[in-house]
Amino acid sequence: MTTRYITTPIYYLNGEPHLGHVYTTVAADVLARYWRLAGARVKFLTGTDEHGQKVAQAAEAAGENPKAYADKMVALFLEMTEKINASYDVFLRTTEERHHLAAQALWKKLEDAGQIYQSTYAGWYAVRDEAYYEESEIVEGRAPTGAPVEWMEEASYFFRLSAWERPLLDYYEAHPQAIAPIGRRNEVLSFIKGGLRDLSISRTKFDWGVAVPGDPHHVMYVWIDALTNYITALGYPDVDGEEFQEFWPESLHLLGKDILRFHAVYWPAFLMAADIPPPKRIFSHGWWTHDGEKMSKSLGNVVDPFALIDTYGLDSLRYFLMREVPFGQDGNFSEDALIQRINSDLANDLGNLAQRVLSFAYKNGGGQISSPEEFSREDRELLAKAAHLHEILHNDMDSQALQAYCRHIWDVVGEANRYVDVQKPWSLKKSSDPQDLVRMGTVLYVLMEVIRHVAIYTQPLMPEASAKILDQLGQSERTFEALKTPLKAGTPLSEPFPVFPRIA
Ligand code: ME8
Repeated sequence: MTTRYITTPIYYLNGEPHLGHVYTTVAADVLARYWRLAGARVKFLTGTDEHGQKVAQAAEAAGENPKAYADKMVALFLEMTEKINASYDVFLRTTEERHHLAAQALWKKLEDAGQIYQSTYAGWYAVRDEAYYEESEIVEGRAPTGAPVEWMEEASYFFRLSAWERPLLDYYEAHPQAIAPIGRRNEVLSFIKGGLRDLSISRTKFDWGVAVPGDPHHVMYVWIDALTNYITALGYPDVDGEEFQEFWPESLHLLGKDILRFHAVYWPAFLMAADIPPPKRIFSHGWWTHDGEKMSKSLGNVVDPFALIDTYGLDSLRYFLMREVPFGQDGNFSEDALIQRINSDLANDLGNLAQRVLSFAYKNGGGQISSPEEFSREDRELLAKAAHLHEILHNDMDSQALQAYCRHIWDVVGEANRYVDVQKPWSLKKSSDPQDLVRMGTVLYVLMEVIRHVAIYTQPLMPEASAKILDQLGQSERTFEALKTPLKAGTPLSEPFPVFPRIA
């Protein structure tokens, strides 16, 4: 049986969830739902990154101890995850005991393998990025990301990252699909080729983190702790366990381009050093701006996803996020663009198709799916296009081409709308020739079969709206397997109603 392990980053708790977090989690959810409908065994992991200086400082600013602060903030992320209908299997908090145990087990494994040594770190650190920077990277007193940096000097454990330069390059050469899109893969390769320095992996100036085994004056650097979450959720250190064996070889990490280096350089190096294969694939998506500007709290232009959902509906937002921008590229959010997508793709294209066909069929076809007579060439062509989606969409999802997935479905929606205009079932209805009424039944059957395909395939994108269409069509079998059997004539239809209202 096919398996899929799909992860989101675990989000920092220093602020409220925003559109960027929603984006990655929706993308992961679309993939998870697709693979479940395809019959795969799926594990979908998300969660929160609760340790480190950034969260500790946010807690301090709120006048709370870090654990109490984390317990309060995590509720907002859980609420977001529920509100966007993310079908996660595990929501992991790094403050959970099982995670502390997993992170410490990984540390011990690295230590036993001679990968960790003690020294002193002296250099730049950006709390906002939870990242170390080289002197050469600092521009006008800031990190390349624009984050303020501070000079740090403290006793620290180091990981022998420099030893993994060659093995990483060899690994990526042997696994060209391990980092996507290709441009990001090239960035990672040139970063590694530029030379890797050993990485400081512990801190002593604060204690909000996982204690270093055997040396509790140190807490682990938040990134070694955070990255471990992906294997904690599979029962690490039990690498021989069923969960680990089944899911780790099929791992897919989704993340924004901001944190590619941590995932594509540090994480595979830690794993290889601990005798664990690197993740199968890392997909790094682009960055959303708002009305052309970077979203930031100080600019006061962070997009609040909850308000959008309340105004426009969840499924419309999910569709927009997947359709608007090729997955992997940067995009710009504007309310106008959202409204335009809703009105054109959802209300006009899909909504109209479903509404006009289903209400016509309900009224004029005895409230049930009509029986087809002989199919014409046009009928067969349209049915073949719908049937062919199976293969096209599988390839899209296998390469995380989420926008292409939408476009390919909408190509068929467009064909179906043109078919309605050409076949004119309403004219056939008015004809006095009894053959025309038979033909009307066939045309409606073809259209309902195409709508069934479309609504089954839109389930990962828009679970609730698709369910409404399938309810109206009287379909209870909704997996891709169901599409192997032709639509059954005689199935009762439910009273139709519009699923995608236009936004005025
Ligand atoms: O980096 N556009 O957490 P984080 C697109 N805790 N995606 C965006 C975005 C935007 N404008 N803003 C945020 C962390 N994201 C670490 C991760 S994983 C082991 C640890 C998304 O709360 C995107 O997925 O800063 C990005 O990578 C993530 O949120 C960063 O979330």
